[in-house]
Amino acid sequence: MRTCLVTGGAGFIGSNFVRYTLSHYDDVRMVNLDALTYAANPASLDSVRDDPRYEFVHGNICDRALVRRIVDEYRPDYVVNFAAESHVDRSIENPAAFVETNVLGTISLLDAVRDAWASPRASFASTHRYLQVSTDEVYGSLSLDAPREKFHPDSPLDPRSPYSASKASADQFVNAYAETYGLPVNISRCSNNYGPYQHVEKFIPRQVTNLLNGGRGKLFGDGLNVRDWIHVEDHCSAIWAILTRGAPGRTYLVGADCERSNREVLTAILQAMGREPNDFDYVRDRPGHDRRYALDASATRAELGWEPAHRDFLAGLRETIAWYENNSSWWEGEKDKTEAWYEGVGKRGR
Ligand code: NAD
Ligand code: TDX
Repeated sequence: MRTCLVTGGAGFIGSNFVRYTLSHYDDVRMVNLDALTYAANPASLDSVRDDPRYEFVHGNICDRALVRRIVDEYRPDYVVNFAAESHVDRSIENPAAFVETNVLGTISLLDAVRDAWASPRASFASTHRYLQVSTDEVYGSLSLDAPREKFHPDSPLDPRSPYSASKASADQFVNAYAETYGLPVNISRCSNNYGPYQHVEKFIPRQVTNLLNGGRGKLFGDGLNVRDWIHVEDHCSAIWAILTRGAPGRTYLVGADCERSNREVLTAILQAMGREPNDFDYVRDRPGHDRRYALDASATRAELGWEPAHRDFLAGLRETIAWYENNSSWWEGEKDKTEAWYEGVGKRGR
């Protein structure tokens, strides 16, 4: 039995990863450490709660004593750090919270595994792996005028929001621990995820739930910003491939070659939901709004033999819409709070 400690496993990608791993691999125990912030939803883990291979620990990755205790008690083979403040708009309101969890929380985890995994000779077992779940946003923004340009693993880091600055900083610490202490690490940098269990503050769930509630879509700025979409299950299978087959120390890009402007995505959602094409409002733009993300994951595919399974974006979008339609109890509790928060941001002028 291998033990995998995931942090942030009650959030969007983490909960998908816990379910994905337990349903695909019999010999894995999942321990989930999550602080249950506003972004978490314990109901995302209802289907695994009674699985004897699943354990939940309520706690903060910044609590260094707790993290050490958990690592000492469960002796994980793998640690996958999903825990983060993840919303760019919230990072513009309160950058310090992002430094706290995304940077200091990562260091707390790195220190604990470094000390627990080092043998008396300070070498690490080949089975141990720390995986930092990062983002393509650390590379900054591409231009709409150079459509063939993409991010590569060694593109220069150029974070432009407090969120991406905190993620890039955490990544630098992960690499520093690999160099300095020989810690067996990987970094995965993935593009925009979509699928079930994503918080209603994020683009696709916000549009879908606005429309389900009889409201309208909301496009920031001119709606021409481009994101590179991947189904969350494909991100999960890539993480597993990196954990189990990746070379220690390497950074892997994860993406599915699916660039769409926000306007195109919203148009597809409106059509799939039987609404008029103009059932949306252009709203105030996000300050410093990155124009375009696109990444080249060919090295990850070639090296790990990983391939995304969800290749039809419109089909995945329709399934995601159906999931929100059929699971309104999962998101209703957060919807009004989230829209009130967006309204407050607008009033504060940020
Ligand atoms: P999310 O906001 O849905 O979930 C974050 C989870 O982390 C929540 O369950 C929350 O309770 C937990 N958490 C927050 N602070 C914590 C703390 N201090 N201690 C313990 N738990 C804490 O985020 P997500 O969209 O699932 O993203 C997961 C990871 O993937 C993040 O690191 C994010 O940067 C990265 N990522 C996300 C995307 C995307 O499109 N969503 C793309 C690339 C990378
Ligand atoms: O109502 C909206 N209208 C709108 O036009 C919202 C919420 C967003 N947008 C735009 C902003 C972005 O161009 O849609 C795009 C996607 O927005 P988000 O869902 O907030 O994602 P993004 O800012 O691209 O960041 C996401 O992908 C990378 C995740 O939130 C990050 O955690 C991840 O690292």
